[in-house]
Order: sequence, then C-alpha cells, then structure tokens
Amino acid sequence: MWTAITREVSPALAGCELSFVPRNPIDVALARRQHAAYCRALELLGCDVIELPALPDYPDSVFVEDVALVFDHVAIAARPGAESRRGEGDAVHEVLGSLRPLLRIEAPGTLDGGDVLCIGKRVYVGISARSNEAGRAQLRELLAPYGYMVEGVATRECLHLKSAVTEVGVGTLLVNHAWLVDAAPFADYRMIEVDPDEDHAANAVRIGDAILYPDSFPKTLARLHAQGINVTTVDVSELQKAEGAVTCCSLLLRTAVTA
Ligand code: CIR
Repeated sequence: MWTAITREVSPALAGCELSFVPRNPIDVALARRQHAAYCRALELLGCDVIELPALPDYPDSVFVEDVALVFDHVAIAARPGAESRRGEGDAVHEVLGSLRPLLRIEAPGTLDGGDVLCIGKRVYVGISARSNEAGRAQLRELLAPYGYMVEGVATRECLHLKSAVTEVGVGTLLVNHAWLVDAAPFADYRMIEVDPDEDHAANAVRIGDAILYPDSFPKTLARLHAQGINVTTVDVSELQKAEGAVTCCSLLLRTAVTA
C-alpha cells in the first residue's frame, strides 16, 4: 500500500550543509547502518522500499525528502534552496516520473520538500531560508487543478517547516511552537507539544496509523504514548548531526490510489 523512496548515505556526508546545528564529527559507517535500519523499519511498517545508490558528490543526498513532493495523483520535482543540493534529484525524479505525472518547480523558485506539510487537501509551506515566495507561488499553481489549497507558514530558528510540525494522527499535529512565528494556520488541529527539553522532537514519519520516530526524544515519546499513538523508534544520531530528521530520509507514496 505504501512505497518509500530512499537513498543510501553518501560517503561525503560529513561535508553536509548545516544551518542551525553546530558541526560535530559524523561516523559515516554508523550513519549507513542507522539508515539501513531505518529502511528496514519502513518495511516492517508496510512499505516497499526503493533504495537508490549513494551519490559520492552530494553530501546531503540521503535526505531525499527535499528534492521532490509526492501527492496522490501528481509528483513535483522540487528545487532545493541550497545550491549544493540542486543535482541530487535526477534519479529520484526518474523513479517518481514512472509512478506519477511529474511537474517541476523552476528558477527562480526554490522549494525544499522539508518545508511542505500536506494534510488532506491543505498544503502548508514553510517560509524559510530554503523556500522562497516564487517557489510557493509555483506550487500553488501546479496544485490548484488537483484541488489543493497552499498556504505559507513562517518558521524561525529551524531549517524547515517539518522541523517544527508534523502530523502524527488524523487531525493531530506534533508541534514545537517556539519554531513557528504564528501557529494560527493550525488552529483547527489537535496539537501535541514537544517536551521543552527536546527542541528537535516535532519531526515524525506517519505511515497510516503508525509513527516512525527517533529514539533520542524520550520525553516527547512519552507524550505520544500517553495519547495512544503507535510509535516505532529508530536511532538516527549520525543523520541528526547532519541536521536531518526522520521525514527527510524518505519520500512516501500511497501505492494504490483509486479516486
Ligand atoms: C541540509 O541542510 O540541507 C541538510 N544538511 C539537512 C536536510 C534535512 N532535510 C529535511 O529535514 N527535510
């Protein structure tokens, strides 16, 4: 029912872009093992995983979420805000093009997939250093024929919108309010706040009724458990040092879409 596109960790991961976290030594061999375990966890949660080979020239290429957006009836080749990441997407777009009609964000638009949170037919786009107004305007036009409403949400002190908020259940968001300039666009949803000691804890992958989540945020994990949310944890410490989170390591597609 689900397909996940992933890419193996680049041997150059230590040369990744960093914006809001300090540079610390990364154990690339451990990152590769953690990434392999992440892919196995996706399989156990019911995904067919298409794993693309590592790209030695692109340190951040494991973070496939940023190079494309996938909706039920269309996919969009994104145009990452960081110039070093612009060449990462080709093979991902090729796979997506075989599964969905493929549209594109064009220059001067920039848009990172990490800035795009889709909940039903509502698409929230982070107003961040990576995604610009031209990118958002193009996304709005590309998605209008498919019935999606696109709305900008300003973030602060974090890389992407999905660093600050993700969906963890139908109508339920996991949120770090400190990183949202204005949470009003989310007023209609039920919110679970991250624990104040765990800034980076708002990023979770949702696959149906299940959540894939880092094992490094025990206090927020307890809040998810308290709400009866079914959580599988993974250790992604080395990817977190590259300012990655769990959503950014996969592109998820519903495989059987009928309507
Ligand atoms: C970057 O700065 O682009 C990478 N080091 C991290 C990207 C993480 N992507 C994501 O959260 N969607």
